[in-house]
Amino acid sequence: MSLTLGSIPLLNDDPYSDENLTNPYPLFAKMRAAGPAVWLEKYNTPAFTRFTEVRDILVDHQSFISGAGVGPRNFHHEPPWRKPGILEVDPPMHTQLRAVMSDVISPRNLRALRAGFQEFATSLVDRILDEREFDGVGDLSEAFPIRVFGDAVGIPRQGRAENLLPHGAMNFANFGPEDARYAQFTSAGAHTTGWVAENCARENLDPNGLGAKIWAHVDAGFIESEDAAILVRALLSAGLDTTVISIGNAVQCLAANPGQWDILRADPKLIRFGIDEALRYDAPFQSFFRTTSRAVDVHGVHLPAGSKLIVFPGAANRDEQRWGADADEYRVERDSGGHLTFGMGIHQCVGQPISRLEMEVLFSELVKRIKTIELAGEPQPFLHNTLRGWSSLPLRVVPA
Ligand code: OVM
Repeated sequence: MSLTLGSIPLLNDDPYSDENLTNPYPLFAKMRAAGPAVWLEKYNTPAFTRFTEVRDILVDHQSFISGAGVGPRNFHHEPPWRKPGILEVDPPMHTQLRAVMSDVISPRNLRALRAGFQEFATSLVDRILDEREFDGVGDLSEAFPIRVFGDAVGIPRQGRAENLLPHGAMNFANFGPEDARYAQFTSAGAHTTGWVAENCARENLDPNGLGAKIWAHVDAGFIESEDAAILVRALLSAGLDTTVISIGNAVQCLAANPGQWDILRADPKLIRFGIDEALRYDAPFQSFFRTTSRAVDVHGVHLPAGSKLIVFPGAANRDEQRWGADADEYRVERDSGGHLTFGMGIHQCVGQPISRLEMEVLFSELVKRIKTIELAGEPQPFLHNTLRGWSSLPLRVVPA
């Protein structure tokens, strides 16, 4: 018999240790098997890893609120670490901010971005094919969004890489425990706050970019200036690192599974599904918190009002009960629709069409022009409490 707290099995494993961040999936399997929730002793917090439970929590935004923060810090009792943005508010405020973002990230505005994305993808693949051996992170997964997403938002080219990457890593560290790793990303990102804030200001944004389109809603009387700056900040802090990591993860999946690359080459219509499957297989954003607004029962787990809980979409995405016995395999032909990488419910990633467009354009160009892509060395994991990706991916390609 294992120890239980009420109905919740106690676990002394640490999902945020170096070892478990390097390969979280064995621990995730243990957590899913232990019950609908486990109590993480080290963090004194319940954690949810099964697909059904994670999805049910995310869609019930009234019981599981975001307004007390989506990290361990409870904004109802402790000061928020920044002025709360769209991620950290509940309806009705959330509804209004969300409407602005949905309007800005419209199909029409996205269509206008495709040509620029394609032009840079072509030149990047030219460069890769010249070099034949390169770093899939620095030369590809970082280079592409830094250029095309930065241009889409309308911020200056100068300073992007040095500021936006450490800024995102600092931001996402706040959605996990406040440990030594958190402190490291917080201090490594401290210098970026001024640059980011400056480039959220209306006068510094390209008038044709998505940032300026957010600001246009102030003129319409829909939001305050303060809100506009915070929404541009959300684009810059949530939209870059996540896509950078997603591209790296997808490249790693394909380089490690040459048969899957061949399937995409034979049938490029599957590229969108191969991307979605990579998003399921290794979620770039693995875990975050919610807070109960009332006493609530989740599949027999009783949580009092005001409880923090951790959800692990990265574990739900590997749940065999949902994905079948081959959940730990990367298969481009799988129907991976419904994975929880972008969340679910009212907070589901509003920027995902931008990220998907970036990836579709880039991977279409890669698949068209590259016959084989393989690992030319040992990939180095990027260890971060909530983000899962690679810090280096030595690759070798052969042109088609
Ligand atoms: C932020 C933010 C906003 C939306 C999503 C997100 C997925 C972060 O403002 O930091 O992470």
